[in-house]
Amino acid sequence: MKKWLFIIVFAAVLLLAGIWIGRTDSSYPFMRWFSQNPWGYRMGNMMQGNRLYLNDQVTSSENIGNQTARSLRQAKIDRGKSTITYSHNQVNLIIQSGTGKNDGKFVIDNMANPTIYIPENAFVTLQFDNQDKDVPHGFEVTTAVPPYDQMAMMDGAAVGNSIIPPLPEAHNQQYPVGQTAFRFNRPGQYYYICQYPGHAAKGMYGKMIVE
Ligand SMILES: [Cu+2]
Repeated sequence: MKKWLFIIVFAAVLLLAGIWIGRTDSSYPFMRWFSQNPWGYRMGNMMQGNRLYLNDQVTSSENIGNQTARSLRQAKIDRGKSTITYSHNQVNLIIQSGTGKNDGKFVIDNMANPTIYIPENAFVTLQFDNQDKDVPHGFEVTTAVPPYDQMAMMDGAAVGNSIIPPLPEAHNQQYPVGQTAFRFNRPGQYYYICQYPGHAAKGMYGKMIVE
């Protein structure tokens, strides 16, 4: 009897420790699995008090590369048309702010502002990383269509929970990370934009098609 109690308490402590560590390290394998399935995401969200962005969370280009490769294994890519098509009902998007020739754009695996196809009713988990050393960047999916004005976040309606508030600039090749998850209520054409003032107006947006 006592032995069982000990095992249960021990398991609970391990689980809580895993969640706690995972809060600040998205490369921690348990947390990665945990945050990438709907049940785990909701649990994590509940325990973290619904914080969309963890101030102290950063990642490396190696992590981003691995996560992007894993994500794109589930997608069909057409580089000529710059489209990424997902067909599973669980979609894990890994998106960065661009640098160099892709400065002021969103980037997935060197594609600038790709058009992303997502199945209707898919549960979308999203990780956005700011690789830009000079400017904050954010992310949201909106019903507003381009061209955008300075305050693009005031146009149209954001898809619930798709918003990642602007993340601070990158330092020492450590990239701030924002994570969230959402579902589309209805099929249609959406846009993902950077809501930092002026960025969407200058072309930091891409199309998201839900069908
Ligand atoms: Cu931006």
